[in-house]
Amino acid sequence: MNKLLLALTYLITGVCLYAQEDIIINTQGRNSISLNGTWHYIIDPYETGFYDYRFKERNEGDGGAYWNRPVLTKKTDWTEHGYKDPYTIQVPGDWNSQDRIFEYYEGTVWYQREFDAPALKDDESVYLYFGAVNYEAHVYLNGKKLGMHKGGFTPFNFKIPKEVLMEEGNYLVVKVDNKRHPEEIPTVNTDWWNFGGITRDVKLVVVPETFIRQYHVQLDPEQDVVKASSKKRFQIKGWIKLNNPVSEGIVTLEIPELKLKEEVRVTGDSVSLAFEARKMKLWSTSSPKLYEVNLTFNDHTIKDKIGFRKIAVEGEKILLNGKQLFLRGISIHEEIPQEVRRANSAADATQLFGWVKELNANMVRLAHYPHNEYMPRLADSLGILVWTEIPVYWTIDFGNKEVLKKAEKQLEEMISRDRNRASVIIWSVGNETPVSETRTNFMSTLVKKARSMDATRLISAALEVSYNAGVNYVDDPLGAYTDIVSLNEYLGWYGALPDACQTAKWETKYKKPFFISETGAGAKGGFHDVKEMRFSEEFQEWYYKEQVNMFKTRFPANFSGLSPWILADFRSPRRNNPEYQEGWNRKGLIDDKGNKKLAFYILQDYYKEMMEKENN
Ligand code: GCB
Repeated sequence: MNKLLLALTYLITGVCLYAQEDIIINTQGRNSISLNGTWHYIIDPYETGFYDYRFKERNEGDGGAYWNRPVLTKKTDWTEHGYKDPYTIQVPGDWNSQDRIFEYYEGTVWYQREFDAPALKDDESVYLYFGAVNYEAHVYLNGKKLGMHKGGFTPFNFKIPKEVLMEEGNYLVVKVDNKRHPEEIPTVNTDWWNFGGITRDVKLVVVPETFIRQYHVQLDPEQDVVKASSKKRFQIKGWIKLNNPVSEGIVTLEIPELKLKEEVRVTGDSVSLAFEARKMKLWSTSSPKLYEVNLTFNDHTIKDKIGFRKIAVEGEKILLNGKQLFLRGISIHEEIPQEVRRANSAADATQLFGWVKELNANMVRLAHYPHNEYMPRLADSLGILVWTEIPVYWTIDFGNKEVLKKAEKQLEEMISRDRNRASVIIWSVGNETPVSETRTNFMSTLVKKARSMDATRLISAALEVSYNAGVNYVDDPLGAYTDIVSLNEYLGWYGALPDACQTAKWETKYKKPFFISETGAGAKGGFHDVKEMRFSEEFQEWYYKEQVNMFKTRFPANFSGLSPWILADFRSPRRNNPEYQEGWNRKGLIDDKGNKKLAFYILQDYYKEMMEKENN
C-alpha cells in the first residue's frame, strides 16, 4: 500500500494500517535508544485482549483491548486488564526462564512499557526496531497498531508515524504469541524448546527522512583473489539502498584506514558500488582484519566494521582467499545452558565463543535458526567462520505456497541483516527435510533465492543419508543445487554402536565439498560408567573416538569439515528419559552446568591436529 493510501485510510477510518518496512540494517552503527529493560506483562492464554467474547478481533478503540491504556476516572469505572508491578519481565529475554509460571508456557503474553520520545530534528523520524520476537508480534503504540511480524529469529521494524508519537509517556504494547502451527516456520515439531518472548534487543532508531536502509559492501567474488593479493589491488563491489527514491543525491563511502573515499551519484532508491582498494589486508581465520567503513548520505553517516575475503568452491574443495580450508566446526543452539535460557547479549556470545575457541574450532554452525546479531559480529572479530540457517526443519508444509513465502521472507531477513559479515560463509536453507519432489521444488526455490540475493557466499542445507547396498550414500536430489553437500549422520548412536564406524563405507553422488553438519551422542554430564553404557560420558567419548578415526581413514577425499552436534546440552521437550535427559538433549560436549564432558577433549585434540596440519 502506498503512503498516500495509508494516510487516506487513516483520515477516513481513523484506523492505522502502517506497513512493516524492509529491515534497517546495522542498528549498532546508527543513532538509537534502547528500550531494553523492565516491561510489564499479562499472560493471556485465551487471547481475551485480542478477541471479544464472540471471538472477533477487537476494534482499535475497544476499552477491553489490551493495547489500550485502561482509563479509570471515577470509582464506578472498571477494567479487566492493566499493567502493574509486580507483573514485570526483562527484555530482551525468553519468558520461560524468567518465572516458573512460564516454564512450559506456549501462547500469548502481552508486553507493555512507556517511553519518552527522543529529541528529533525537523527532518528526522523514528523507527521501532525488534531484534527478534518469537513468534508472532502485534505492535501497538498509543492505541494505534503499527503492524505485525511473524518469524521468531529475524529482525523487523516499523516507522512510528509523527501523528502517533507523543513527547512523553508513549504507551507501547506488544502481543507476543509463540503457539506452534503446522503452516509456520518452524512447524509444530522440532528438537528444541520453543522459547517465547521478546528475545532480542528492542530500540528506537532515529534516522533522517531519507536514509541508507541497507547496503552490501564485499570483495567482488569474480576476481582472482590470489592475483589481486600479489598486486595488492582488490575490487570491491556492492550496492546501497535508500528508504525513499531521490531525484538526485550523493552517497559517500569511506574506508579511512585505506585512505579511500568514493562518491557515487544516486538517482532513485539504490545505487551500485564498484571500486578498487589498494594495499588492503584480507580477512581470514588467522588474521580477522576488519576495516571501519563509513557510508554517508545527506550528511548522515553510518559506521560499520567490515572484513573483505573470498569464499569459493573449486571442484571438491572449499577455498578461503584462494587457499584450501578444512572447517573445524561445532553446532550451537542459541542457549546458555547453565541458566536454561536463550542467549541474547554480547556477553553471552563471548561465553559461547570462548568454548568454541577452546575447542580449537574455526567454524560454527548456528543451528537451526538465525542467532542474535552479537554472534556473527563477534565471529567477525575472532576469525570464526559461520554457517547460518533458517528454521526450515523436518516436516514443513512443503506443498503450501504461503509457507514457501514465509520461508523466503525469513531467508531475506537473515541475509539482509548479515550480508556484510565476513565470518558468514554459508547460508543454509534448512535441515533434514524429507526427500520428495515437492520438497525439492520448495528447497531449490530457496537456494535460488539465496543465490540471487548474495553471490559472495556458499549455499547449503543439512541432508540425510540413504543406504545403498551396505554403503552410506548421499544422493538427496537437493545436493544438486547446493554448493556444499552437507550431511547429518549419527552412526553409533542411532541404530548401531560406535565401532560400526570401523567398517562403514561412505560415498557421495556429488563431486562437491562434503561436510558433516551433525554427528553426536548423548551423555549426562558427570555420569561415568563403562563405555558401552548409553548416556555415560565414556560412551560419548568412545563415539567421538570412533567417528574421528573414521573421518581420518574412511572418508571420501572431498571431506571438507564437520560441525558435530553439539557444543552444549539444550532444552528439548522430546527428550524424556527420566534418569539421563529430563527434558534435555544431552548431546552437548558441555553439560547444563557448563562442565566439559570427556568427548570435548577428543574433538579438541582432533582439531588441534587439523590446525597444525593447516599451519604446516
Ligand atoms: C538431528 C537434528 C537435530 C537434533 C539431533 C538429535 O539430526 O538435526 O536438530 O537435535 O539430530 O539430537 O537427534
